[in-house]
Amino acid sequence: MGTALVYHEDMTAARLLWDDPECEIECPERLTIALERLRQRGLEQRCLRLAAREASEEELGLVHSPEYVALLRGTQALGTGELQALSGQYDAIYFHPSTFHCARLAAGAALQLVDAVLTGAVQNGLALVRPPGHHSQRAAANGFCVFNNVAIAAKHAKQKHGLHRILIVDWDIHHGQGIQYIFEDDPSVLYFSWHRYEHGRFWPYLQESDTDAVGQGQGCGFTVNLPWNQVPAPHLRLPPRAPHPARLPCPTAPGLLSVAQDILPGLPPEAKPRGEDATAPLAGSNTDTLWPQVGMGNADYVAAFLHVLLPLAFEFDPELVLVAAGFDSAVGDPEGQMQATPECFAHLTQLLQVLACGRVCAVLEGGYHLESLSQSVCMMVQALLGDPPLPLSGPMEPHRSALESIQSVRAAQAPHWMSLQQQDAAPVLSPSTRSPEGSISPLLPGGPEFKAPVVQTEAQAVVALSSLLDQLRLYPTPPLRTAVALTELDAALVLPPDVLHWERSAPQKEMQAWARPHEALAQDKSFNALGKVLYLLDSILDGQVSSGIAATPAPAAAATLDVAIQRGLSHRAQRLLCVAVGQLDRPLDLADDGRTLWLNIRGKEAAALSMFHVSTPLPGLLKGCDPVTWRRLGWTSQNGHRDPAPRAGVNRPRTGRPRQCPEAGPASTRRPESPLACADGRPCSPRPGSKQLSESLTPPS
Ligand code: Q9C
Ligand code: ZN
Repeated sequence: MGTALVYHEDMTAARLLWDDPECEIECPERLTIALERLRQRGLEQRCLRLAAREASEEELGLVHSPEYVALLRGTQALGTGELQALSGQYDAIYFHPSTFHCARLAAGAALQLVDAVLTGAVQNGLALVRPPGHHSQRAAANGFCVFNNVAIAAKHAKQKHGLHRILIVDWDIHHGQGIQYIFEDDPSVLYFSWHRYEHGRFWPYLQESDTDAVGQGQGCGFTVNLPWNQVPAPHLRLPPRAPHPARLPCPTAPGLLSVAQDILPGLPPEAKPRGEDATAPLAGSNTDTLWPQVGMGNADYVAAFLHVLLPLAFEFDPELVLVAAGFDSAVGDPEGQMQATPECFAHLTQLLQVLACGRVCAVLEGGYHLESLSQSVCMMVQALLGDPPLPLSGPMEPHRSALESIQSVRAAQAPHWMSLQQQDAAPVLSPSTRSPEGSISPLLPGGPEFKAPVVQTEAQAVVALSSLLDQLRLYPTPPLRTAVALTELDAALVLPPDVLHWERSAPQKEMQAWARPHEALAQDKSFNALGKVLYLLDSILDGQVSSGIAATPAPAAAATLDVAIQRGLSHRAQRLLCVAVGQLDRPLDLADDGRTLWLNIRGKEAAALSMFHVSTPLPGLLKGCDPVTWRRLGWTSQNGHRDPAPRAGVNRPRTGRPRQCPEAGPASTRRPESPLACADGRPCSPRPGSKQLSESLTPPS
């Protein structure tokens, strides 16, 4: 069982006939260069070549209105002026006399591919098409897209092949809103899209591209949007660069990625590796310092698959996977401005092959950097053919902003998916997370299961997944948002149901070492409270808990705080902000080394004992303060507004080696802080029932 490659030369006929900087990137060379690279690498020859056919008008009607199809049919006879005028009625669209023919071939290619896979002629395949499809809607062209190739293929798979569950993975860097609209109330099609979003400031500027668009009615939970929100700093924004075939390097070496020098846009020539060096680095390796990592990269994409797409996909258990395969999400693309390297698409493809018995049909969408596009297409075809992917290069730590997006979509989808409701589970995925027979969510439409040999064995899939997990620095979401450590007297307090009483104590010996210098901690009650405080602190530093509240007897407060600060600094915290509200004295031996910022809010007087030890009055008591102290605190005495912030770095101390507590284990044996724990106070993840929580989390005694 092989891999199909569906193509037709006629699809290079449509091209822009007038000046339009937005549309000129969607050019015929996208197809010719990609195909040329596939030939050069001997990949085309390994595929079953299928000549694309035109989709019939009936097939187009699976998605589009008869009026819209008729309108498109009419464009064949229009002159350039009329074509331009009609194009202007749509967003980011150009028509050409051959557009109708090309667009019917593009949709037909997707249909042929689905037929080839579902009849068992091939295992999987790629349709190299243009115009692309995923922005196109029932009665509207949009974003270079005329007919919605992937949506038509999905409808066809349902109608002609009787499929009940189809997964569409849209890794193009733009939101395929067309696909979303077509299937938003359809639970038989699970649509996943990631897209550059920038909080709604990136094309197509739609609210419904955000994580809270989850589908409607029966289709609730079957639309999954993962927006990328990190915004490039203005001075780092790249001017779109028109691709030009004449400027492309011609890699002679069979090895990968001599493209890096040309894929990385905007670098000064001397910064780009030049010449015949076939091992030239990619973005994310030694170019980091020259080109900051602003766009999403390999780690973000893999994290999105492992933490969002795959859990849902295993639970959905599709019979067919359609990929809206846009490669404007790859490094070098002028639209996406992302960092993911071409081999990442081999890994993503391989991950998808564990689904639907390996039935993966990919249909080209965007991708406007000719060389990056071609390399990525080659990587995907190699993975479809079963070749092992090249290792991923570059940093494997996801961007913070990516983790926030992942958390957000997981929270939005959690009500609809069992696999997102297991709070205590580490984010480890394996095929065993597939819903056992009979326990499939009632939301899922049933249907005949395909029983065919799996391309990848489960063992291979587990190896592929765990090697990726090893590379990713990902840790479980804190299963517990807030824990409370109370002394006995406070136990009558009524707490919200999802706050857990944290009863355990730090090890006795360790506590004695910490408490020894403090008379106030000699008392049993204070000593016991300290134990709970320290255990809670460790739980937070370990990433088990996001935040906590502890009670301690008043006379021991300063000493307890002092120990907590020292312990925090000796473990993992590089810098610590301590906000003390009320008449609390500064711990006596609080170091002034810049690692702790002590801010005491109390009384009437502002005082800055040092840059890092500051006392400020409550806002209601502002009057009558010494203006010199005010200035030192960064306040203006007249209006209470803050002075301009000090220049970045001014208050950032050099960080010394953390002080080590004699009893504490070596730092290396402790878990690093969880990047999935958010520090901004928003819920990290949805909450399960508190019963389940306390059962799974009550520490062993
Ligand atoms: N710089 C596809 O990739 N222009 N369509 C956006 C923002 C329209 C993209 C301008 C981009 C359409 C299939
Ligand atoms: Zn795109």
